[in-house]
Amino acid sequence: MIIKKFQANTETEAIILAKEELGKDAIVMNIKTISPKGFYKLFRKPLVEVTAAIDDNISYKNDKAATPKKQTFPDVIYDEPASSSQAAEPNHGKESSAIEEKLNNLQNLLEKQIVEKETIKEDKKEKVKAASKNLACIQLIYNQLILNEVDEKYANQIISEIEGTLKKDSSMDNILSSIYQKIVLKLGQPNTISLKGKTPKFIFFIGPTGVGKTTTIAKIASKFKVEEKAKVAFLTSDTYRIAAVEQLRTYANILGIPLKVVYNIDEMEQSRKEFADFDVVFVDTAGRSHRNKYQRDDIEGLMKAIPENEREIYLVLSATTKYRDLVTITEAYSEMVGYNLIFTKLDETSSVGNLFNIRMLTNAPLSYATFGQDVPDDIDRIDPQSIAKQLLRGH
Ligand SMILES: Nc1nc2c(ncn2[C@@H]2O[C@H](COP(=O)(O)OP(=O)(O)OP(=O)(O)O)[C@@H](O)[C@H]2O)c(=O)[nH]1
Ligand SMILES: [Mg+2]
Repeated sequence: MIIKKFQANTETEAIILAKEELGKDAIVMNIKTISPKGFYKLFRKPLVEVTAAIDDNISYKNDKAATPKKQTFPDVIYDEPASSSQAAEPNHGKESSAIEEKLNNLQNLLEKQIVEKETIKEDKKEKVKAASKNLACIQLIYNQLILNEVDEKYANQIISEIEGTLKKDSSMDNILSSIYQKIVLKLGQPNTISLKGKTPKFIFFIGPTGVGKTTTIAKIASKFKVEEKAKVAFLTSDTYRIAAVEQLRTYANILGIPLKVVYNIDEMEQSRKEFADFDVVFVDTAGRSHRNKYQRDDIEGLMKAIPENEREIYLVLSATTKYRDLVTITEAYSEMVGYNLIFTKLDETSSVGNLFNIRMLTNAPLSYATFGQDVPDDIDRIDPQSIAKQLLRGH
């Protein structure tokens, strides 16, 4: 703040002087009349002294301000500090309050901007906090999926699909239920044998050696025979091992089900006629190395003897097989279209990740799961909800 005094014959002249020097924004702080003292009293009229001030932050409008104009009066005192306690005249007070108002407005504006900035910052912070909380929950669930042997590729796929649908500050429960629902959807509706429509249905069981094809046939056949009172027959093309035929014959005898051994396509066509008035015919096949294409072709040839709309194919896989091997197995069967997936030996593994992975890889519908050697009890239709819960559950 620069404060200066200006003397002139009249108040107006003094103010003009002040404004000339300090600029039009100069504020008049005080006005007083100065009577000449002593000898001068006789010759001079009283003077008017105006004390004016300017905020030094406001640049001088008038160039003259830099070099103060010399007053014509010898007794003018420059740069004398004025007393701020002296009251300003009402007229000039108006100017000062206008500036004050401007300053207040500016201050309000700044404060508002600061508050807005802070709010944005807080908002951002909250969002980041919420997002990182979401991320922590997602990370936990992701780890759980990996522990349950879900392939990283599919775990990432699930996470990226639900991430976009989450609210910024979802609860752990919300995230968990989104992932759960996503898994259930991906597992899809299981496809199981139904006797609706055209009968008989020829149900082929194919798959690697020792996974439980014959045992699974016995379990399913028993349910149809006992619970649905269906007319059931057995066919086996597993002519490589006497023990294999005998194994199925034992079940056939217990359940009172006819059994026929088929060696070639002709015999297969023959059997189709023979069992024409049956509801369902289960066809057991020899466990074949998925590496042997000729063995697979044999089975495919037999299957083709039955029209597509009369047959169903079930690829039997053991849940205990390493994922990498399951991938090779399913690749080997990829030419065989329209198969369903059965998973056996779920009692021998604590994780159902493979079941999910293979479903994702092949896009083939899931059907049955077996969980023990007991015929007929240890089998059930795959329940996607139960699998999803197992995939998300810790051990
Ligand atoms: N723990 C357990 N064992 C099972 C299950 N299903 C079948 N098994 C056993 O697995 C072994 C092989 O079963 P099979 O039914 O002969 O298997 P397969 O696929 O017909 O075998 P091949 O005809 O030789 O290819 C038997 O000891 C069965 O009792 C299951 O769900 N859990
Ligand atoms: Mg068998």
